[in-house]
Amino acid sequence: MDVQQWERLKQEIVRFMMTYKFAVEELRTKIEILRQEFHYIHDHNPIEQITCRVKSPESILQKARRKGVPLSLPAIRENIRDIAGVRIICAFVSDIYRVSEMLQKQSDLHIAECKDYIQNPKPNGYRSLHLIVQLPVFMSDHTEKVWAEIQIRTIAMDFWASLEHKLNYKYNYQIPEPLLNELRAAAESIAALDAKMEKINRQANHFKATLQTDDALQELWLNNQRYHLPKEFLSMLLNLDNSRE
Ligand code: 0O2
Repeated sequence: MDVQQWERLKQEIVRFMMTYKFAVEELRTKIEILRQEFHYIHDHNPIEQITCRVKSPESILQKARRKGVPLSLPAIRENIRDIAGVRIICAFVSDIYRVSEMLQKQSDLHIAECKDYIQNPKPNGYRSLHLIVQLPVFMSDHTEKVWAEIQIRTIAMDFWASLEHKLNYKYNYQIPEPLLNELRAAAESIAALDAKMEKINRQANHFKATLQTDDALQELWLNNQRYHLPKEFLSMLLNLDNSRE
């Protein structure tokens, strides 16, 4: 290969990696907008944290070899779909599905696949929701359709996945059987904890809604003394209030 060919190849690789960098930046902005809008309008923030990464060239090559993908840029571009990765951390499992729905409604995001490892955890206990998406990245002379992976998980699921990832690194993907069993058991405890936290949050929201209704009724009562609202109307509200849980 002569110097000019080397230069061309180098430029191609730089452009290749840059499209993924732009894709994660676009995704981060999209998700940040969702987060802020949701916070202002609904007084609740379903997104605790957003992290982004572009896979390193070494890691791309390793994955290509592992999956038998030919070592050419077009083959890697089409078959390795998590070079651009965004991770969204939520407090509650219901928030994961809420965020996923919001993303699926975005017209410029093509959702090719939704891997639900929460409903169907991996045999090792791994839980997360993965969206495989394609988004347009606008370059100076053309538009590139770029694949990316969005992982959505709870804080507890993330805690488990990062420990498991570290252990895999430490044991070169040969974690000893007793540790694997411990990890599976820990994943079950984490799922139970997530379910418990979800229940507490639901009860807290219900309690808050009840308090707000009580305030509203008290205000209505005061208004009635002033405006003399029809009795039927007041008793209907009172019945509604008695029938709540
Ligand atoms: P890294 O270093 O995090 O980037 P598939 O062909 O679809 O079965 P693929 O492409 O690996 O296989 O998809 P999958 O299973 O959805 O996994 C994609 C990414 O999810 C992984 O990327 C991890 O980030 C994460 N993940 C999947 N399974 C596990 C798991 O058991 N434990 C942990 N800690 N993370 C997991 P990479 O490239 O494997 O790794």
